[in-house]
Amino acid sequence: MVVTRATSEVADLDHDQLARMAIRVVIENWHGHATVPSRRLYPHQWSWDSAFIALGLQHLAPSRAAVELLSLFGAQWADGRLPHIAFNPAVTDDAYFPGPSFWRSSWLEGHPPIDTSGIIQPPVHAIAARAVMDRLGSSGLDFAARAYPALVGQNSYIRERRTVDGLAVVVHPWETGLDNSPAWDEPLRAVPADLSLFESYTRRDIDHARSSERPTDEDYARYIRLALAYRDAGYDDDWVRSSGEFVVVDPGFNGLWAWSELALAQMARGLGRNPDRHLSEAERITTALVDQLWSGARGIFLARDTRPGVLLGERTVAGLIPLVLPGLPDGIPTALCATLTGPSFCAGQPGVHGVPSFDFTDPRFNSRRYWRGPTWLNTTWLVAEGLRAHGEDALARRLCDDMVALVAGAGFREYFNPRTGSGHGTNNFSWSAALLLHVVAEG
Ligand code: 2M8
Repeated sequence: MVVTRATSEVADLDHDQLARMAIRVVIENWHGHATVPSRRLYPHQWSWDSAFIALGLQHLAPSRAAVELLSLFGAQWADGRLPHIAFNPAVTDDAYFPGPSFWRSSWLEGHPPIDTSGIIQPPVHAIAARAVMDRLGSSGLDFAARAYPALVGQNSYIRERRTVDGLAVVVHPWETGLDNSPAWDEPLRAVPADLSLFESYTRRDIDHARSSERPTDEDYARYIRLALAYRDAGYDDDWVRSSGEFVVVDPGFNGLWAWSELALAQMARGLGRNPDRHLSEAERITTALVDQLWSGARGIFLARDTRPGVLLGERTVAGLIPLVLPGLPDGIPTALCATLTGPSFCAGQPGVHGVPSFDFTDPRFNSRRYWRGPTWLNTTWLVAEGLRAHGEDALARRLCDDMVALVAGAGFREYFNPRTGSGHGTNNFSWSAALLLHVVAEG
């Protein structure tokens, strides 16, 4: 594959200086035992953010990365679910919507010691925990002994409470991490957008970011409705799988779930345990992913809406994430690389920065609106990891160069215009800083 080098300035950038700036961001966003994604827009601990943040923190202070993850595991529910937000009690309820009084986790029997949301996010934590375990040296096994049961609990919850036909379902767009992806437009059409909800609830996100870069009020009303319904059903997963209005199988979530089982196998080995159940689980999920979500015609993994039982045709970056799996059948990695470098994503091409979150050729592509086109550093890094898993080192390197160039050009923004490199969303965003540290440290 022919890969163009990133812009020539990349070579001249002072990586040490950027790393120092990144350290300042993650330190400023640290609140004693965890890192907020952003002081104003996201003033609590977010689940998958913490995993990406820990990958960066391991280079600064591995013990801090360990605390970040263990702090999140302290918010785990008795059923194993790792909630998507662990609320900081020092922050007022109205600083973020929906806050603790909306989710009402403390009303539940056996609730965790702190307030949390009731939904989950992609299980990327074992990847970070394995890296932190290795980085900690002699104390790595003590950390792993504490982290491993929480991670096993997280994946058991997904397997036992959240699967349909062997793959994990998400019951809210927020559970995918790619909240506003155009892939959710069709399933969300079935969810009424009741704008009168804003008589009782106030969006806080648009106080801190431009509304043109955030979800519309209609979509936000749907998010509120879905979360309220799950909450009012007592976060009952039998109910939500059979009666929820949004029950979707996401290739990104499932790809990361399988990948996390491979990381758990390595942690199990380190702890002197048998890794086989993790290896066979990774294989089982990979096979189901290929059988149910691979589209040879589209050259990408697609999401599936379980309610009508149909594949959703959108090409999104989530469909490229299963590339992280080394056990994909022959032909699929090559086809994914062709899609990644082809007209939908143009990765590695001159004038394109990182991996756009959505298909350039779709009329709904939007270079500024949250998850509907912009490049994000976490998904670009995941695709780079996938490329490395399949020997595509030159393109992986190019994507990491792009990550550095984007930050050098626009700062630690939440997301970036894939064509111009301009920064959007919030500033001083933690995973942008942490992943910059990670790719710089890993060379
Ligand atoms: C965004 O999601 C939150 C809801 O969870 C929001 O928009 O309020 C997403 O980008 C998500 O992937 C991310 O984890 C979160 C915090 O950075 O922000």
